[in-house]
Amino acid sequence: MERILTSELAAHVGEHVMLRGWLQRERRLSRVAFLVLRDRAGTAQIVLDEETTLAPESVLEVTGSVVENAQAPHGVEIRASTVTALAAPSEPLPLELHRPEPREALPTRLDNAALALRHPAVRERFRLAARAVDAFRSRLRELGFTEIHTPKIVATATEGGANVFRLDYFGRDAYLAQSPQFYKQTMVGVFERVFETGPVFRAEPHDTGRHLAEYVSLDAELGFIDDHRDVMAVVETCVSSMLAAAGLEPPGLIPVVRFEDVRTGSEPDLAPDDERRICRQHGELVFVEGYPTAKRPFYTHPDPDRPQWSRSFDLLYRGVEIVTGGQRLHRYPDYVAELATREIDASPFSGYLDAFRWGMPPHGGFALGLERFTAQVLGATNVRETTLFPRDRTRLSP
Ligand code: AMO
Repeated sequence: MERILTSELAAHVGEHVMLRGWLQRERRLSRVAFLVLRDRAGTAQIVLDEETTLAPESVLEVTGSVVENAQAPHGVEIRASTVTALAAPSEPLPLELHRPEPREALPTRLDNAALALRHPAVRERFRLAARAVDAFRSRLRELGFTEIHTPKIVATATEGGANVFRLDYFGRDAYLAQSPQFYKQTMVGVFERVFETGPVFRAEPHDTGRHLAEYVSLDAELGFIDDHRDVMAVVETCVSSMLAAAGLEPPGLIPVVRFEDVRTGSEPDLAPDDERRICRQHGELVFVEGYPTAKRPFYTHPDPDRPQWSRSFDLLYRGVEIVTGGQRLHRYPDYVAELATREIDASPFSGYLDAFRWGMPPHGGFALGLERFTAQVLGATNVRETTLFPRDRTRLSP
């Protein structure tokens, strides 16, 4: 007999079928037992004439006939004829998986991730993330972007040296990539339009609900732009597609405010409180443009008319920054001058600067943090809720 999935049961009423999955729960009522079996597609109710001695999370193969029952999930259940255990847990479970939402505290769930992630509501968060990444990719492909994969072991910091992980590379210093920034810009010289989805690494000293030491960065970069507004248009269409994939209404036109107009006093950056306030005042999704040039990395393009302000932007979503982007410098002498002004030694960057030495068009791009995006979609207050196996100051395993 061929295995079918719990989601396919309704099409098999009256037939004898086989299911395989995990025992999520057993309830006993006088002489009947109700099992909830979970497979990759969902759950099904199995009715048995006898009690079992099966432990939750036992892996089962069940055969039986499919009958209609308005009270059962999806209106069908299985009257079991055989229940075979393919595997059984070797110790009692540290968590419960049968409640609509997990009840255990986050640290307990993270410590027991191999089990906690099986919770149906929890695993759906990661399905949502997978759909969002698919949407990001397909939208960009439609727009003529080529997918690339760039090194994660790199010779220099890309976003400033403060939060870079150093490692021993055959006796030399190397770093874990904080972003694919230099390589995605370089690849504009090859493909004009590129994107990458992959892990990036930040030795974040802060223990907050929005910072991870490793996260998934969705990056794009495109050439032949007029200014950062062309990049924002790409962000807008990507985020719309990602929200649609998450089952949310596309936002329409995203409002744009200027950093100068929304900051608190003369602060050079926005604090988390500012980001929440700006979203309260201007909408769920808001672009903030024109951050101070000095506060952005050296590759940032200044506003030619007012160079202290940059052609950069962030996208805030429900009070949290989820995207950073902007126009980049593209002329070699501008890089040399900017690095000198910032008193940064140019020699470690020579491989990157080659791209500009050999001619690069005006270009720009952006990066979106996947875990933050998913957390904001779901209203999770901690980004660890939407990270499979979070890495932070204290957590290196599981
Ligand atoms: P930035 O450093 O602002 O920009 O990062 C871009 C986006 O990545 C997410 N993010 C994080 N998510 C989880 N944990 C962290 N520690 C963390 N740090 C950042 C956020 C943020 O908006 N190279 C530029 C992008 C560009 O200009 O193309 C960059 O990396 O969602």
